[in-house]
Amino acid sequence: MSQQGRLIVVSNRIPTEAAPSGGLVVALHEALESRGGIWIGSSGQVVDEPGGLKTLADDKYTRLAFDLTKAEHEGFYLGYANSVLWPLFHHRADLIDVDQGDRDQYMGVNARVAQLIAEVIEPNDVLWIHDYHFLPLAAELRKLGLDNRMGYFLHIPFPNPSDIAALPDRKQLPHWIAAYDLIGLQTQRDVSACLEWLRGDTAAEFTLRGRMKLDTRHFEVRSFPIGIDVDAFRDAAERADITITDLPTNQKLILGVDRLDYSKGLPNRFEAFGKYLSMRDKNLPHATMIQVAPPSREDVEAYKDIRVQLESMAGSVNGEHAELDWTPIRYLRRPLPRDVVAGLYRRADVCLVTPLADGMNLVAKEYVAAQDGADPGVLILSHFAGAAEQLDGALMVNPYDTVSMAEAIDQALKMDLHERRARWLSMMQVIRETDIDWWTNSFLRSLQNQPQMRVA
Ligand code: ADQ
Repeated sequence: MSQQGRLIVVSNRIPTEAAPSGGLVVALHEALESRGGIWIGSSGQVVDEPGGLKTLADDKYTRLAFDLTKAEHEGFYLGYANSVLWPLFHHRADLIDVDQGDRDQYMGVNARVAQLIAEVIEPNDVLWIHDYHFLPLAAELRKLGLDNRMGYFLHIPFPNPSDIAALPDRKQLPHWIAAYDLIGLQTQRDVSACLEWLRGDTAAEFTLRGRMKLDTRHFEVRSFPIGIDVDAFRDAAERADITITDLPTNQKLILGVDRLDYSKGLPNRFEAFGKYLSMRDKNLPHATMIQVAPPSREDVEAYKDIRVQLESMAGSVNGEHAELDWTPIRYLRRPLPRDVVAGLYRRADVCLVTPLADGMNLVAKEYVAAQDGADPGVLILSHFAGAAEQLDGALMVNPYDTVSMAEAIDQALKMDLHERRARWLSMMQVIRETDIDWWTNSFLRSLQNQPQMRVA
């Protein structure tokens, strides 16, 4: 065992491929390869009886997976995580579906995963736990007497105090948080929301150097905006060189790439594009919008409506504006391979990233990385994406105001090369400075520097 201790990463899903793809997964994979350690997560398999940890791979580091039972999958994953925490943390208390049985499964899975971790952890190991599926995990581990350093990164927005008021676990939440040594959030806005709530609605107190204290525990809340592997994305985009045979090169392409999720603001985006089509200068070449949005979490009730709603909106915009040889919205429900997405980004003149709430939104950063610097496209970005705090070269929009979003589309399509380049260069500088390696290293360095508190 090294002096520094091994890294133990816990995330909801664990990659099953030998060489995983996707920015975050690759970054964690690399951090684990260089330090050695363990990655623990669910296998994605649903089984009859809960079992122990299964070794998926054991090379430079070990991947250990647990299966979920059907009741756990429904209560922990579909239920409490995705029907309570996800909507609430995206400011959609109207969509929450609270069920005591689901909550019991959520707590049960966290307690069970804590037991599984306790079987493999060693005294100097450092834990890095990811996302809303595992909010109470450190508290469960502390109950087992573990005093290892534990860091947590929340990939989604931190809720406002009024959202938290609707959370069944609002009384426990401060203690779940205080069980970690370091809480990483995406943005300064999230950190402010978290500190405002801790100060106003809980018994937590500020101590020296911006740290907080609750119960007997000291902890720190800081922002670590997640980044991407800029060069890998740029190279993939250069290589992909997409030609869409029925989209002439003089025709403008507007692109949207999202998981189909109510937080991503897709209906507002379609409405804004429809308004743009009504106001556009008919002498200019057509602009076609490609929206790639494969369904996700289809077993969750709130996700069923959005798919039907979007299909009907695309049909109605197309019905009103299509011509014999031109369909304004192409809506693809199939997921596309990453290199095809990269090529599409590069071909697109405009990318619409217009969520109503989003932790960061990596599509915004990937689009910037994929551009040809000699003739870059324009990013239209919602104020409500975490990425808005960093990417001030984007055209910022309020996704609720579809008229001004339509005007932003028009402005983007008409923007001259000089302005496009200036905006792109400033965004490129930021995404390079805070890329995925910066994110992993700065979080882990900060976690390592937290004083280790011995359990009394
Ligand atoms: P997500 O909500 O999944 O992630 P996002 O960051 O936009 O959102 O996307 C993650 C990845 O999925 C990106 O690499 C993107 O290219 C890919 N992707 C999305 N839609 C796709 C599509 N239609 N086809 C192919 N690939 C697609 C959560 C939070 C975000 C936060 C990330 C990382 O909700 O706010 O940025 O975690 O912390």
